[in-house]
Amino acid sequence: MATATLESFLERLHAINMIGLWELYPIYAQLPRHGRLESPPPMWRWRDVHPLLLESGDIAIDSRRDSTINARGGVERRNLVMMPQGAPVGAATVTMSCGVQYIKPGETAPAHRHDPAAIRFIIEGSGAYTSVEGEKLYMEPGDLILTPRWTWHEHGNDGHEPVIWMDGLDSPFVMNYLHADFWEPYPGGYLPVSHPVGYTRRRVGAGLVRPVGKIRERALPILYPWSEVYPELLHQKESGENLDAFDGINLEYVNPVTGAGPTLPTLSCRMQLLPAGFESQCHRHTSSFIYRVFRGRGWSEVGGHRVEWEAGDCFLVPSWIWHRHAASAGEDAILFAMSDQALLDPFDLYHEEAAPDSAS
Ligand code: 1HN
Repeated sequence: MATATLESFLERLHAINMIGLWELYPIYAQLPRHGRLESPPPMWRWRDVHPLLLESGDIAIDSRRDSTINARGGVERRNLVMMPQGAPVGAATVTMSCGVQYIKPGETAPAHRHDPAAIRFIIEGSGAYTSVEGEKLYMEPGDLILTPRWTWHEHGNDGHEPVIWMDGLDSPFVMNYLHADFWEPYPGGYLPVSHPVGYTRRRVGAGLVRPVGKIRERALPILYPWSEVYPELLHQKESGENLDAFDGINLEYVNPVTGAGPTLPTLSCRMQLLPAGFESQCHRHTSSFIYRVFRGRGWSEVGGHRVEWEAGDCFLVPSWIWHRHAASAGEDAILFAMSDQALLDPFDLYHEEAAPDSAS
């Protein structure tokens, strides 16, 4: 086609909101081939976050959800959200959000439900609960609680001390990409108790055995107690057979309904133990990760930057960024990790690669 004719052709094509694929290729070539990596990588240190979270205790929890602090000076949930500079609304990584929540004795954050699914990883205090579909799941530090999509959930504190946990959601995926977010408050605000404590645990059994024919639904209010996860971590560490060169002892929170991972259809959760002095090899993968240090101290290299961390700190590993982890010499490090690998696996979009010089 002569140049003048081609120009006129493209003009008419663009006028009807189309473009030649060949025109897209150079634009595609400019797109990043990995997740956003800021320099230095974003990091939320507990010594910065914790005081602000405690200070937020002066903001009341109130039953009405408004876009900001409402007329009575209250908020629906006392939740502080991690949002790196320049990130999409409410997003810690492309697909996941992460925040910390604080509830004092006697308080209740009213019930609601939404399409984004959530996990809660308990950080500090006990006596609080999340009620999922009317079943109270009582929190202890290190526990993991699931709130599957579209399940009613409220948080309350029946105990005598403030309780803090980390919230992780697939909200950027559901809201920012799929635009598929329905949200509704529970009529009247508070959930009636409809099941006794431990109800779901007794239905799903202890992992290897379970009552026959008791589970039909996929979205269950599951609590993974630290008191069961920790002995398994130690057991794995002692045997040493499953020490992964990239991630140390790496346990997945298995969905007890499917009997295999992932934890939720859109979120995968893990608990990693890096033995004292362990230095992992370097790799990258197309899943992105949010790490929360549960115990110990150490460092990670993320995209060539060294990130020093200690208990309570949070850091990110975006997709396809080289990274490795190490625990300090004195003690084991334990990292809680959540990722979007659950979203990649069903479509065969998970790629993983070891660094050619694996220790760099
Ligand atoms: C939410 O509903 C909770 O129920 C916490 O505690 C964090 C972040 C984004 C959207 C909804 C909660 C949230 C959230």
